[in-house]
Amino acid sequence: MIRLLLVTTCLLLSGYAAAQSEVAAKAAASAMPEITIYHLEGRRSERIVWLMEELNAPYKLVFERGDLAGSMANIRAVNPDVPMAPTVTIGNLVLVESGAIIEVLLNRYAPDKLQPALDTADYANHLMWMHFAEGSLAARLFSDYRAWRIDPPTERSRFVDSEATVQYAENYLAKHPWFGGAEFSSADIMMMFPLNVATGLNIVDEAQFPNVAAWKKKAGARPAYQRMLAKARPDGMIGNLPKLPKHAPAGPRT
Ligand SMILES: N[C@@H](CCC(=O)N[C@@H](CS)C(=O)NCC(=O)O)C(=O)O
Repeated sequence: MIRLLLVTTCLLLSGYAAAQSEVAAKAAASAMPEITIYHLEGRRSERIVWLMEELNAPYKLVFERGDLAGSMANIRAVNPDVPMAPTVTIGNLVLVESGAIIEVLLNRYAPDKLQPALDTADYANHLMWMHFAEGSLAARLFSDYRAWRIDPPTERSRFVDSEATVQYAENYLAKHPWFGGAEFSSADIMMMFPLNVATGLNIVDEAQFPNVAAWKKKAGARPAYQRMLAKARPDGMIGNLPKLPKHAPAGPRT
């Protein structure tokens, strides 16, 4: 009887402790310090603005409207070593790398938002696209773009090139509504910029990627994306890089 009483009390106490630690975790998660986003219009810093709008969380947005050089001077003042957009301050912390900034913000301050739970099937794909956006897609897009501008290719590369990376996204979207899997996630936020670059600079032919085009339309219609555009790109794209005259030749790789 006494043992039963002890076990019951322990269970009650452990249930109480779990509930308390959940309360503590939620309290810690909500204590977001002041966030300042140093921004260049139409560039990768839009990702962080979009994220904050999705979270409905407060932030300060710093840029000089219509003046990329002026916006860059602001960035250089806080981050002289690698003046890049986004540069974000989270309290006293100064961070670059949009993917890392997003992971810090979500994991520390909004752990149950915009990413699938660790034990779900979607989590691994979500994380892969989070990193694929910069690690493979943007990297290949900009290297192909620069190579083309110097010396236009006459045939496709035999390596995984821009077109192959966009095709990979296209194939995934044939089976999943979002890069996060079943739900919209921060992987979708990461993928928008390079997929816009891919077609906007004519590095690949948009007509070949209908799933990507439909996804862009759907993601771009989200209210948080529209609020981001109104605040962070009030005059549309400025200072565009020149488009390629035509995309890389189609056909088999040699
Ligand atoms: N991998 C970084 C790339 C950051 C980056 O290169 N940003 C561009 C703007 S989209 C930039 O700051 N360019 C200026 C420069 O490289 O001098 C990220 O995802 O944050």
